[in-house]
Amino acid sequence: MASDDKQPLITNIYTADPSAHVFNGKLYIYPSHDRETDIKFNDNGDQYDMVDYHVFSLSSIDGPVTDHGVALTATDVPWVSKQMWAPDAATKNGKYYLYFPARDSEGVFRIGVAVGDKPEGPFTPQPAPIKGSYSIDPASFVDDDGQGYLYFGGIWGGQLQHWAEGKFNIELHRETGEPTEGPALMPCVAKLTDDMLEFKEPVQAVPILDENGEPIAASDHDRRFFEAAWMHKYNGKYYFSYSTGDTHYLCYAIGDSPLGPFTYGGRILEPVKGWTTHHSICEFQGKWYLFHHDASLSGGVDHLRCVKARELFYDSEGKIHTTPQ
Ligand code: FUB
Repeated sequence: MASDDKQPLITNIYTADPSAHVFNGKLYIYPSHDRETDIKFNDNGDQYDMVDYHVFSLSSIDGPVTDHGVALTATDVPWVSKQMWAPDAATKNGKYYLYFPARDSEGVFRIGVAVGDKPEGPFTPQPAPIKGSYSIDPASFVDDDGQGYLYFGGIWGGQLQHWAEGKFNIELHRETGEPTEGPALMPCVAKLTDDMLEFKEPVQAVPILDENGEPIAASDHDRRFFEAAWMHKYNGKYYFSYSTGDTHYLCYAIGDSPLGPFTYGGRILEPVKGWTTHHSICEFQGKWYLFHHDASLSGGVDHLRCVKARELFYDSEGKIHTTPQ
């Protein structure tokens, strides 16, 4: 397991939450675009006050990195009031889809989708958020059979703890930000419609189980889901990975179906400089990479982050390592 000893991949602007995909043989990175603000730091994450997205591409992992400029901006999206947080992208039917969370006019996080003809955009947003969507950190996954999935959720500032049976209730876990006993809150997943624009079925919880087949406990802050959902497939298995938030680990769990259940598999990354940790995992030119961020470029300012990459390795049991096996 490694921490933050690599150089930033992107240095021309502050970036975070990198979602990496290979489209047409090139590596595309869809990060958050961090910016300086006067907003006071709090546990709600108000200081993460982003207003647009840039898309980056690389023909080789060693660069150079091309910044394709602004692909979507908050003022283009009628329902967004503020905080364009961690995005992701997918392709299907010759189109490209940018999924993004933001607060609506009531201050509630929702997930939107914007459509483009090229991986780098520009993207045209749908006029309303995806019906039935909530919370943050959408991660899209298109399985080999063409079915699209959207994973999402984040506790504390990500508001997942305020949702029950499809309804937002600010009083739910208001004091603690999450349950303090029993099973942890699980991330969410929904199958996408064929046009990738809506949920095809009701949102489901993504079960993350411990070695005894029990849901990870709410008190197990080293292993419970906090935010930063990601899905990748390796050797026929489905890997759900995520951040543990206040304990600052990137972890993963393995399952036989995109809907889970997933059994906890271990840590991918130790805490990095800065409070948040968020990532994606992607195969590019025959090697597997972890894309993640830390706050090293700003000297440790939590909300001014930079994207990094490092190679990942699997052992014979399918466990993930940051050193060759
Ligand atoms: O970038 C804003 C938020 O910080 C993301 O949505 C979280 O995953 C955390 O990285």
